Amino acid sequence: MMLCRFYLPNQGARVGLLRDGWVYDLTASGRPHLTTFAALLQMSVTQPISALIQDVDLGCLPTLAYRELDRAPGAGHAYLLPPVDRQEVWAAGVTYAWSREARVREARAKEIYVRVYEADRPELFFKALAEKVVGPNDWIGLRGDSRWNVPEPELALLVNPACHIVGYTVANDVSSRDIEGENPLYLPQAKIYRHSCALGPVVTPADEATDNPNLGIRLSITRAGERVFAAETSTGRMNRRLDDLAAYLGHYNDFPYGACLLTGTGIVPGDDFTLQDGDAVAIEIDRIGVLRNTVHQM
Ligand code: DO4
Ligand code: MG
Repeated sequence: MMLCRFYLPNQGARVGLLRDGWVYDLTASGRPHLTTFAALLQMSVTQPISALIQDVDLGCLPTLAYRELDRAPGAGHAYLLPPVDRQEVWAAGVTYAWSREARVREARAKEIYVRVYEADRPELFFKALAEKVVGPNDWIGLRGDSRWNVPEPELALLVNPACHIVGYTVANDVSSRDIEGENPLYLPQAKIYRHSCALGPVVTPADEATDNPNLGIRLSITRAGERVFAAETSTGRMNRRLDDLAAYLGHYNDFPYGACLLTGTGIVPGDDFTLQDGDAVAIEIDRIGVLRNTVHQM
């Protein structure tokens, strides 16, 4: 079972359950905790998500074929929304050796990346408000004042208000490497701008029994029909525990509607690579799915 959010013309945002290629409209069940992800995450403090859904009679709910939702946003048709509604999106950084090495090469202040990789306290930064996140098949942006831009394929955690991990999704932490490398104080400008955070397509509820599910992550970038970059890694290579990252997020902070936490990139294209207008970026994570977006030069 997977969860998603989708848009229906004249009805707006809905919560869906994906099973066997079909999306069941949970919002139509009329249960208040199944109308938004915020309500679902709040309820998941006391009961696992699967328990919150299991007594819904799916046979009574309207359904749509998943392939009909898997298309670019447009007011006149149904499409997938990003899997956040009121959750702040935060991100961890320098959680894989590949990311640490790339930052050391690009940055003037190199030693901070080596230090944070080894420190107990992880790097956590604010990435986006829910309403600024883009979903699958939407465009991702390149800043006009940057000449070196990359996708960052990351496992994202959905956490409830207790900062317990209740689900996983796919994230693209689109970033400007030249702005980041010039001065660490420019990090918010390197990370937070129009269409710089993509999430989706669906949420896989967390298996309570496993902390690090050891998932394969694959990034592929296609330009004019030709693959110009492809690489893969696994969350098993991460230098942090997922539940530690989630717990750090909750230290002295409150997330009444839950939050989404990106866990850092384990793949960075070579230093001579930058995204270009029209590139197609696909990020696949085992057991979740493929997040596809097209690059737009702003
Ligand atoms: O410190 C810079 C950002 C690192 C990051 O976003 C990552 O490692 O994924
Ligand atoms: Mg990142």
